[in-house]
Amino acid sequence: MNKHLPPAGHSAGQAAMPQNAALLPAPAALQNDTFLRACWGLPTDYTPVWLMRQAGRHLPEYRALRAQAGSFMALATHPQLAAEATVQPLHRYPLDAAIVFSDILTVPDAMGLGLSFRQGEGPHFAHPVRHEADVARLAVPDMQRLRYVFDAVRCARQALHGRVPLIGFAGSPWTLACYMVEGGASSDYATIKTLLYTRPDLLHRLLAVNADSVAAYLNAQIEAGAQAVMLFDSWGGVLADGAFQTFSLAYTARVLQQLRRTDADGVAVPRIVFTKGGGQWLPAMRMLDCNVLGVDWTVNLAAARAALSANDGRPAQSLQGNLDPAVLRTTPAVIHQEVQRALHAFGTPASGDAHSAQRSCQHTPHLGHGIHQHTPPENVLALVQAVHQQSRQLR
Ligand code: 1CP
Repeated sequence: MNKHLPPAGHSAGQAAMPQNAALLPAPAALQNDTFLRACWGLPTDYTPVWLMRQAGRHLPEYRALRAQAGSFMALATHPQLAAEATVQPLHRYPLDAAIVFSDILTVPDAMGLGLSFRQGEGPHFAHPVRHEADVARLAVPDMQRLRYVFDAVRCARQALHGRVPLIGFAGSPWTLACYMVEGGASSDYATIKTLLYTRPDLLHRLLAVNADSVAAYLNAQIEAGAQAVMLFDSWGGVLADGAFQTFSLAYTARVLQQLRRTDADGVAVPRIVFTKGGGQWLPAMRMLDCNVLGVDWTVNLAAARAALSANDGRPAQSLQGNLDPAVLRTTPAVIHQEVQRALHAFGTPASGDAHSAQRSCQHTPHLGHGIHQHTPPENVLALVQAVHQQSRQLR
Protein backbone atom coordinates (compact mmCIF):
# COMPACT_ATOMS: atom_id res chain seq x y z
CA MET A 1 0.00 0.00 0.00
CA ASN A 2 1.18 3.48 -0.85
CA LYS A 3 2.60 5.08 2.29
CA HIS A 4 1.06 8.46 1.41
CA LEU A 5 -2.43 7.05 1.63
CA PRO A 6 -4.66 6.64 4.68
CA PRO A 7 -4.93 3.11 6.04
CA ALA A 8 -7.70 0.81 4.84
CA GLY A 9 -10.88 1.31 6.84
CA HIS A 10 -11.64 4.86 7.73
CA SER A 11 -13.29 7.30 9.97
CA ALA A 12 -14.99 10.16 8.17
CA GLY A 13 -13.93 12.50 10.96
CA GLN A 14 -10.28 11.77 10.26
CA ALA A 15 -10.54 11.72 6.47
CA ALA A 16 -7.29 12.34 4.61
CA MET A 17 -7.07 16.00 3.62
CA PRO A 18 -4.87 17.35 0.89
CA GLN A 19 -2.78 20.15 2.33
CA ASN A 20 -3.80 22.52 -0.40
CA ALA A 21 -7.22 21.64 -1.82
CA ALA A 22 -8.78 24.94 -0.74
CA LEU A 23 -5.84 26.90 -2.15
CA LEU A 24 -5.87 25.44 -5.65
CA PRO A 25 -5.82 27.96 -8.52
CA ALA A 26 -9.12 28.74 -10.28
CA PRO A 27 -10.12 25.88 -12.62
CA ALA A 28 -9.75 26.35 -16.40
CA ALA A 29 -12.63 27.65 -18.55
CA LEU A 30 -15.07 25.02 -19.83
CA GLN A 31 -14.24 23.67 -23.31
CA ASN A 32 -17.27 21.42 -23.85
CA ASP A 33 -20.60 22.76 -22.61
CA THR A 34 -22.79 20.36 -24.64
CA PHE A 35 -24.03 18.52 -21.56
CA LEU A 36 -24.86 21.73 -19.66
CA ARG A 37 -26.70 23.11 -22.72
CA ALA A 38 -28.78 19.92 -22.91
CA CYS A 39 -29.58 20.25 -19.17
CA TRP A 40 -30.86 23.77 -19.80
CA GLY A 41 -32.93 22.57 -22.77
CA LEU A 42 -30.80 24.44 -25.29
CA PRO A 43 -30.00 23.09 -28.80
CA THR A 44 -26.72 21.20 -29.17
CA ASP A 45 -24.58 20.09 -32.17
CA TYR A 46 -24.85 16.48 -31.07
CA THR A 47 -26.39 14.53 -28.18
CA PRO A 48 -24.11 14.51 -25.12
CA VAL A 49 -23.53 11.33 -23.14
CA TRP A 50 -22.10 10.23 -19.80
CA LEU A 51 -22.75 7.04 -17.85
CA MET A 52 -23.80 6.21 -14.31
CA ARG A 53 -20.77 4.57 -12.59
CA GLN A 54 -18.56 5.44 -15.56
CA ALA A 55 -15.66 5.37 -13.12
CA GLY A 56 -15.42 2.16 -11.18
CA ARG A 57 -15.19 -1.55 -11.29
CA HIS A 58 -15.42 -2.15 -15.06
CA LEU A 59 -12.06 -0.35 -15.55
CA PRO A 60 -8.80 -2.22 -14.84
CA GLU A 61 -7.07 1.09 -14.05
CA TYR A 62 -9.77 1.76 -11.42
CA ARG A 63 -9.21 -1.64 -9.82
CA ALA A 64 -5.47 -0.87 -9.67
CA LEU A 65 -6.14 2.51 -8.04
CA ARG A 66 -8.48 0.95 -5.47
CA ALA A 67 -5.90 -1.73 -4.69
CA GLN A 68 -3.29 1.01 -4.25
CA ALA A 69 -5.61 2.88 -1.87
CA GLY A 70 -6.48 -0.31 0.05
CA SER A 71 -10.28 -0.05 -0.03
CA PHE A 72 -13.14 1.77 -1.70
CA MET A 73 -13.51 4.24 1.20
CA ALA A 74 -9.75 4.83 1.44
CA LEU A 75 -9.91 5.83 -2.24
CA ALA A 76 -13.05 7.95 -1.85
CA THR A 77 -11.66 9.80 1.19
CA HIS A 78 -8.37 10.67 -0.54
CA PRO A 79 -9.18 13.75 -2.65
CA GLN A 80 -6.32 13.46 -5.18
CA LEU A 81 -6.96 9.76 -5.79
CA ALA A 82 -10.71 10.34 -5.97
CA ALA A 83 -10.00 13.03 -8.58
CA GLU A 84 -7.86 10.57 -10.52
CA ALA A 85 -10.69 8.00 -10.48
CA THR A 86 -13.07 10.75 -11.67
CA VAL A 87 -10.93 11.50 -14.70
CA GLN A 88 -9.94 7.90 -15.59
CA PRO A 89 -12.94 7.19 -17.86
CA LEU A 90 -12.28 10.46 -19.75
CA HIS A 91 -8.92 9.06 -20.85
CA ARG A 92 -10.70 6.18 -22.59
CA TYR A 93 -14.00 7.63 -23.76
CA PRO A 94 -14.97 11.04 -25.25
CA LEU A 95 -17.63 11.56 -22.56
CA ASP A 96 -19.41 14.89 -22.21
CA ALA A 97 -19.42 15.05 -18.41
CA ALA A 98 -17.51 13.69 -15.42
CA ILE A 99 -19.08 12.70 -12.09
CA VAL A 100 -17.12 13.11 -8.90
CA PHE A 101 -15.87 9.80 -7.56
CA SER A 102 -17.66 9.26 -4.27
CA ASP A 103 -20.77 7.45 -3.06
CA ILE A 104 -24.28 8.33 -1.93
CA LEU A 105 -23.64 6.64 1.43
CA THR A 106 -21.05 9.18 2.61
CA VAL A 107 -23.89 11.21 4.16
CA PRO A 108 -25.27 8.53 6.53
CA ASP A 109 -21.65 7.61 7.31
CA ALA A 110 -21.09 11.22 8.44
CA MET A 111 -24.21 10.86 10.63
CA GLY A 112 -22.30 8.16 12.53
CA LEU A 113 -23.80 4.98 11.04
CA GLY A 114 -20.38 3.38 10.41
CA LEU A 115 -20.15 2.58 6.69
CA SER A 116 -17.99 -0.20 5.31
CA PHE A 117 -17.95 -2.02 1.99
CA ARG A 118 -17.65 -5.77 2.34
CA GLN A 119 -15.98 -7.53 -0.56
CA GLY A 120 -18.67 -8.97 -2.82
CA GLU A 121 -21.49 -7.95 -0.46
CA GLY A 122 -21.83 -4.23 -1.04
CA PRO A 123 -22.32 -1.55 1.60
CA HIS A 124 -22.86 -2.30 5.28
CA PHE A 125 -23.81 -0.02 8.19
CA ALA A 126 -22.58 -0.99 11.65
CA HIS A 127 -25.36 1.06 13.30
CA PRO A 128 -28.56 0.84 11.26
CA VAL A 129 -31.55 2.98 12.19
CA ARG A 130 -34.22 0.64 13.55
CA HIS A 131 -35.76 2.04 16.73
CA GLU A 132 -37.32 5.28 17.88
CA ALA A 133 -34.17 6.15 19.84
CA ASP A 134 -31.99 5.66 16.70
CA VAL A 135 -34.19 8.11 14.79
CA ALA A 136 -34.22 10.59 17.66
CA ARG A 137 -30.41 10.64 17.67
CA LEU A 138 -30.14 11.56 13.97
CA ALA A 139 -29.12 15.08 13.02
CA VAL A 140 -27.72 16.94 10.03
CA PRO A 141 -24.00 16.09 10.21
CA ASP A 142 -21.26 18.68 10.51
CA MET A 143 -20.23 19.24 6.88
CA GLN A 144 -16.59 19.21 8.01
CA ARG A 145 -16.94 15.45 8.28
CA LEU A 146 -17.59 15.39 4.52
CA ARG A 147 -14.83 17.79 3.63
CA TYR A 148 -12.98 15.02 1.80
CA VAL A 149 -15.82 15.04 -0.78
CA PHE A 150 -15.67 18.80 -1.29
CA ASP A 151 -11.88 18.58 -1.60
CA ALA A 152 -12.32 15.79 -4.17
CA VAL A 153 -14.63 18.13 -6.14
CA ARG A 154 -11.95 20.85 -6.10
CA CYS A 155 -9.20 18.42 -7.10
CA ALA A 156 -11.36 16.90 -9.86
CA ARG A 157 -12.08 20.36 -11.33
CA GLN A 158 -8.32 20.92 -11.48
CA ALA A 159 -7.65 17.51 -13.00
CA LEU A 160 -10.30 18.03 -15.69
CA HIS A 161 -8.72 21.30 -16.91
CA GLY A 162 -12.13 22.46 -18.11
CA ARG A 163 -12.46 19.57 -20.54
CA VAL A 164 -16.05 18.73 -19.52
CA PRO A 165 -18.32 19.82 -16.66
CA LEU A 166 -18.18 18.06 -13.29
CA ILE A 167 -21.38 16.62 -11.79
CA GLY A 168 -21.79 16.51 -8.01
CA PHE A 169 -24.35 14.13 -6.54
CA ALA A 170 -26.20 12.75 -3.54
CA GLY A 171 -28.72 10.03 -2.77
CA SER A 172 -32.37 11.08 -2.40
CA PRO A 173 -33.67 11.15 1.19
CA TRP A 174 -35.75 8.00 0.55
CA THR A 175 -32.91 6.03 -1.10
CA LEU A 176 -30.53 6.92 1.75
CA ALA A 177 -33.22 5.88 4.26
CA CYS A 178 -33.44 2.46 2.56
CA TYR A 179 -29.75 1.78 3.30
CA MET A 180 -29.91 3.35 6.77
CA VAL A 181 -32.86 1.22 7.91
CA GLU A 182 -31.99 -2.00 6.07
CA GLY A 183 -28.34 -1.69 7.13
CA GLY A 184 -27.15 -2.30 3.56
CA ALA A 185 -28.45 -3.42 0.17
CA SER A 186 -31.81 -5.16 0.21
CA SER A 187 -33.87 -7.27 -2.17
CA ASP A 188 -37.30 -6.63 -0.64
CA TYR A 189 -37.02 -3.48 1.55
CA ALA A 190 -39.08 -5.35 4.16
CA THR A 191 -37.67 -3.51 7.18
CA ILE A 192 -38.14 0.03 5.86
CA LYS A 193 -41.56 -0.79 4.41
CA THR A 194 -42.69 -2.17 7.75
CA LEU A 195 -41.52 1.09 9.35
CA LEU A 196 -43.35 3.05 6.65
CA TYR A 197 -46.67 1.31 7.29
CA THR A 198 -46.43 0.99 11.09
CA ARG A 199 -44.52 4.13 12.21
CA PRO A 200 -44.77 6.68 9.38
CA ASP A 201 -44.04 9.41 11.95
CA LEU A 202 -40.54 7.98 12.54
CA LEU A 203 -39.87 7.65 8.83
CA HIS A 204 -40.98 11.25 8.24
CA ARG A 205 -38.53 12.47 10.87
CA LEU A 206 -35.71 10.41 9.34
CA LEU A 207 -36.52 11.70 5.83
CA ALA A 208 -36.60 15.31 7.03
CA VAL A 209 -33.11 14.97 8.53
CA ASN A 210 -31.91 13.30 5.32
CA ALA A 211 -33.39 16.04 3.13
CA ASP A 212 -31.75 18.84 5.11
CA SER A 213 -28.44 16.93 5.21
CA VAL A 214 -28.47 16.28 1.46
CA ALA A 215 -29.29 19.93 0.72
CA ALA A 216 -26.35 21.15 2.84
CA TYR A 217 -24.11 18.50 1.23
CA LEU A 218 -25.03 19.44 -2.35
CA ASN A 219 -24.70 23.15 -1.60
CA ALA A 220 -21.18 22.52 -0.31
CA GLN A 221 -20.37 20.55 -3.50
CA ILE A 222 -21.64 23.49 -5.59
CA GLU A 223 -19.49 25.89 -3.55
CA ALA A 224 -16.49 23.59 -4.15
CA GLY A 225 -17.04 23.63 -7.92
CA ALA A 226 -19.72 21.11 -8.98
CA GLN A 227 -21.20 22.43 -12.24
CA ALA A 228 -24.39 20.34 -12.13
CA VAL A 229 -25.94 18.32 -9.31
CA MET A 230 -27.81 15.04 -9.46
CA LEU A 231 -30.07 13.31 -6.95
CA PHE A 232 -30.16 9.51 -7.22
CA ASP A 233 -33.54 8.14 -6.14
CA SER A 234 -32.44 4.63 -7.02
CA TRP A 235 -35.10 2.94 -4.91
CA GLY A 236 -38.05 5.32 -5.38
CA GLY A 237 -39.51 2.75 -7.77
CA VAL A 238 -39.99 0.12 -5.05
CA LEU A 239 -42.70 2.25 -3.41
CA ALA A 240 -46.44 1.90 -3.91
CA ASP A 241 -48.28 4.63 -5.74
CA GLY A 242 -49.16 7.23 -3.11
CA ALA A 243 -46.28 6.15 -0.88
CA PHE A 244 -43.86 7.34 -3.59
CA GLN A 245 -45.36 10.83 -3.55
CA THR A 246 -45.42 10.98 0.27
CA PHE A 247 -42.11 9.38 1.21
CA SER A 248 -39.87 10.02 -1.79
CA LEU A 249 -41.06 12.86 -4.01
CA ALA A 250 -42.00 15.25 -1.18
CA TYR A 251 -38.51 14.96 0.32
CA THR A 252 -36.76 15.30 -3.05
CA ALA A 253 -38.75 18.54 -3.39
CA ARG A 254 -37.58 19.58 0.10
CA VAL A 255 -33.94 19.15 -1.02
CA LEU A 256 -34.47 21.09 -4.26
CA GLN A 257 -36.14 23.98 -2.40
CA GLN A 258 -33.00 24.52 -0.34
CA LEU A 259 -30.39 24.27 -3.11
CA ARG A 260 -28.35 27.24 -4.19
CA ARG A 261 -29.05 28.14 -7.79
CA THR A 262 -25.62 29.43 -8.74
CA ASP A 263 -22.00 28.58 -8.05
CA ALA A 264 -19.50 30.86 -6.32
CA ASP A 265 -19.02 32.80 -9.60
CA GLY A 266 -22.74 33.32 -10.14
CA VAL A 267 -23.01 30.62 -12.86
CA ALA A 268 -26.34 28.75 -12.74
CA VAL A 269 -26.11 25.07 -11.74
CA PRO A 270 -28.64 22.65 -13.31
CA ARG A 271 -30.34 20.01 -11.14
CA ILE A 272 -31.02 16.44 -12.26
CA VAL A 273 -33.36 14.00 -10.51
CA PHE A 274 -33.20 10.29 -11.38
CA THR A 275 -35.82 7.85 -10.10
CA LYS A 276 -35.24 4.26 -11.09
CA GLY A 277 -38.59 2.66 -11.84
CA GLY A 278 -40.30 6.05 -11.62
CA GLY A 279 -41.54 6.40 -15.21
CA GLN A 280 -45.22 6.26 -14.28
CA TRP A 281 -44.79 9.27 -11.99
CA LEU A 282 -43.24 11.62 -14.59
CA PRO A 283 -46.28 13.95 -14.56
CA ALA A 284 -45.83 14.33 -10.76
CA MET A 285 -42.05 14.76 -11.11
CA ARG A 286 -42.69 17.46 -13.71
CA MET A 287 -43.66 19.65 -10.74
CA LEU A 288 -40.16 19.34 -9.23
CA ASP A 289 -37.96 22.41 -9.38
CA CYS A 290 -35.28 20.69 -11.45
CA ASN A 291 -34.06 20.90 -15.05
CA VAL A 292 -33.56 17.26 -15.98
CA LEU A 293 -35.40 14.04 -15.12
CA GLY A 294 -33.52 10.76 -15.39
CA VAL A 295 -35.46 7.70 -16.57
CA ASP A 296 -34.68 4.02 -16.86
CA TRP A 297 -35.23 1.64 -19.78
CA THR A 298 -38.90 0.94 -18.96
CA VAL A 299 -39.91 4.40 -20.16
CA ASN A 300 -41.20 5.30 -23.62
CA LEU A 301 -39.08 8.32 -24.54
CA ALA A 302 -41.58 9.92 -26.94
CA ALA A 303 -44.30 9.85 -24.25
CA ALA A 304 -41.84 11.13 -21.64
CA ARG A 305 -40.77 13.96 -23.94
CA ALA A 306 -44.40 14.95 -24.48
CA ALA A 307 -45.04 14.89 -20.70
CA LEU A 308 -42.03 17.11 -19.98
CA SER A 309 -42.83 19.57 -22.76
CA ALA A 310 -46.47 20.03 -21.64
CA ASN A 311 -47.78 23.50 -22.27
CA ASP A 312 -48.53 24.05 -18.58
CA GLY A 313 -46.68 27.28 -18.02
CA ARG A 314 -43.62 25.52 -16.64
CA PRO A 315 -40.30 25.44 -18.52
CA ALA A 316 -39.58 22.22 -20.45
CA GLN A 317 -37.44 19.73 -18.56
CA SER A 318 -34.82 17.63 -20.35
CA LEU A 319 -34.56 13.85 -20.23
CA GLN A 320 -31.61 11.71 -19.32
CA GLY A 321 -31.31 7.96 -19.66
CA ASN A 322 -33.31 5.11 -21.13
CA LEU A 323 -30.50 2.72 -22.13
CA ASP A 324 -30.54 -0.71 -20.52
CA PRO A 325 -27.06 -1.35 -18.98
CA ALA A 326 -27.38 -5.01 -20.10
CA VAL A 327 -26.92 -3.78 -23.69
CA LEU A 328 -23.34 -2.86 -22.79
CA ARG A 329 -22.58 -6.54 -22.22
CA THR A 330 -23.46 -7.48 -25.83
CA THR A 331 -21.57 -6.38 -28.96
CA PRO A 332 -20.84 -3.05 -30.67
CA ALA A 333 -23.37 -3.97 -33.42
CA VAL A 334 -26.19 -4.43 -30.88
CA ILE A 335 -25.11 -1.27 -29.06
CA HIS A 336 -25.37 0.75 -32.31
CA GLN A 337 -28.84 -0.66 -32.87
CA GLU A 338 -30.01 0.20 -29.34
CA VAL A 339 -28.58 3.72 -29.52
CA GLN A 340 -30.46 4.18 -32.79
CA ARG A 341 -33.64 2.95 -31.12
CA ALA A 342 -33.26 5.38 -28.20
CA LEU A 343 -32.37 8.37 -30.38
CA HIS A 344 -35.29 7.68 -32.71
CA ALA A 345 -37.68 7.04 -29.84
CA PHE A 346 -36.87 10.50 -28.49
CA GLY A 347 -37.21 11.94 -32.01
CA THR A 348 -35.47 14.78 -33.79
CA PRO A 349 -34.10 17.24 -31.23
CA ALA A 350 -35.67 20.69 -31.36
CA SER A 351 -34.06 22.69 -34.14
CA GLY A 352 -32.09 25.84 -33.65
CA ASP A 353 -28.40 26.37 -33.89
CA ALA A 354 -26.23 25.30 -31.04
CA HIS A 355 -25.88 28.91 -29.90
CA SER A 356 -29.58 29.69 -29.78
CA ALA A 357 -31.24 30.40 -26.44
CA GLN A 358 -34.54 28.68 -27.35
CA ARG A 359 -35.37 26.10 -24.64
CA SER A 360 -37.05 22.74 -25.16
CA CYS A 361 -36.79 19.16 -23.92
CA GLN A 362 -33.37 17.72 -24.86
CA HIS A 363 -32.11 14.18 -24.34
CA THR A 364 -28.89 12.83 -22.85
CA PRO A 365 -28.76 9.05 -23.39
CA HIS A 366 -27.60 7.45 -20.22
CA LEU A 367 -27.95 4.13 -18.54
CA GLY A 368 -31.11 3.46 -16.55
CA HIS A 369 -28.76 2.14 -13.83
CA GLY A 370 -25.02 1.78 -13.18
CA ILE A 371 -22.52 0.08 -15.51
CA HIS A 372 -22.11 -3.56 -14.58
CA GLN A 373 -18.62 -4.55 -13.41
CA HIS A 374 -18.23 -7.13 -16.22
CA THR A 375 -18.83 -4.57 -18.99
CA PRO A 376 -16.04 -4.64 -21.62
CA PRO A 377 -14.52 -1.12 -21.96
CA GLU A 378 -14.57 -1.41 -25.78
CA ASN A 379 -18.37 -1.64 -25.59
CA VAL A 380 -18.55 1.58 -23.56
CA LEU A 381 -16.44 3.28 -26.23
CA ALA A 382 -18.76 1.92 -28.93
CA LEU A 383 -21.76 3.37 -27.06
CA VAL A 384 -20.29 6.85 -26.67
CA GLN A 385 -19.18 6.95 -30.31
CA ALA A 386 -22.56 5.67 -31.53
CA VAL A 387 -24.43 8.39 -29.61
CA HIS A 388 -22.16 11.12 -30.98
CA GLN A 389 -22.15 9.91 -34.59
CA GLN A 390 -25.81 9.00 -34.92
CA SER A 391 -27.07 12.10 -33.15
CA ARG A 392 -25.13 14.38 -35.54
CA GLN A 393 -26.93 12.67 -38.42
CA LEU A 394 -30.30 13.37 -36.75
CA ARG A 395 -29.72 17.13 -36.77
O1 1CP B 1 -18.61 7.03 -11.99
C1 1CP B 1 -18.71 6.69 -10.81
O2 1CP B 1 -18.38 5.58 -10.38
C2 1CP B 1 -19.24 7.74 -9.88
C3 1CP B 1 -19.25 7.44 -8.46
C4 1CP B 1 -20.44 6.68 -7.86
C5 1CP B 1 -21.80 7.03 -7.86
C6 1CP B 1 -22.48 8.13 -8.65
C7 1CP B 1 -20.30 5.55 -7.04
C8 1CP B 1 -19.04 4.87 -6.76
N1 1CP B 1 -21.53 5.26 -6.51
C9 1CP B 1 -22.46 6.14 -7.01
C10 1CP B 1 -23.89 6.24 -6.67
C11 1CP B 1 -24.53 5.16 -5.90
N2 1CP B 1 -24.03 4.40 -4.88
C12 1CP B 1 -25.89 4.81 -6.07
C13 1CP B 1 -26.83 5.51 -7.03
C14 1CP B 1 -26.67 5.04 -8.43
C15 1CP B 1 -27.29 3.70 -8.72
O3 1CP B 1 -28.52 3.57 -8.58
O4 1CP B 1 -26.54 2.76 -9.08
C16 1CP B 1 -26.19 3.77 -5.18
C17 1CP B 1 -27.52 3.06 -5.03
C18 1CP B 1 -25.01 3.51 -4.42
C19 1CP B 1 -24.86 2.55 -3.30
C20 1CP B 1 -23.74 1.62 -3.57
N3 1CP B 1 -22.43 1.96 -3.40
C21 1CP B 1 -23.80 0.32 -4.11
C22 1CP B 1 -25.08 -0.42 -4.50
C23 1CP B 1 -25.50 -1.38 -3.47
C24 1CP B 1 -26.85 -1.99 -3.79
O5 1CP B 1 -27.86 -1.59 -3.14
O6 1CP B 1 -26.93 -2.84 -4.66
C25 1CP B 1 -22.48 -0.14 -4.23
C26 1CP B 1 -22.02 -1.48 -4.73
C27 1CP B 1 -21.64 0.92 -3.80
C28 1CP B 1 -20.15 0.95 -3.81
C29 1CP B 1 -19.58 1.74 -4.93
N4 1CP B 1 -19.81 3.08 -5.14
C30 1CP B 1 -19.11 3.51 -6.25
C31 1CP B 1 -18.37 2.37 -6.75
C32 1CP B 1 -17.44 2.40 -7.90
C33 1CP B 1 -18.69 1.28 -5.92
C34 1CP B 1 -18.14 -0.13 -6.02
C35 1CP B 1 -17.07 -0.28 -5.00
C36 1CP B 1 -15.89 -0.99 -5.53
O7 1CP B 1 -15.98 -2.22 -5.65
O8 1CP B 1 -14.89 -0.36 -5.84
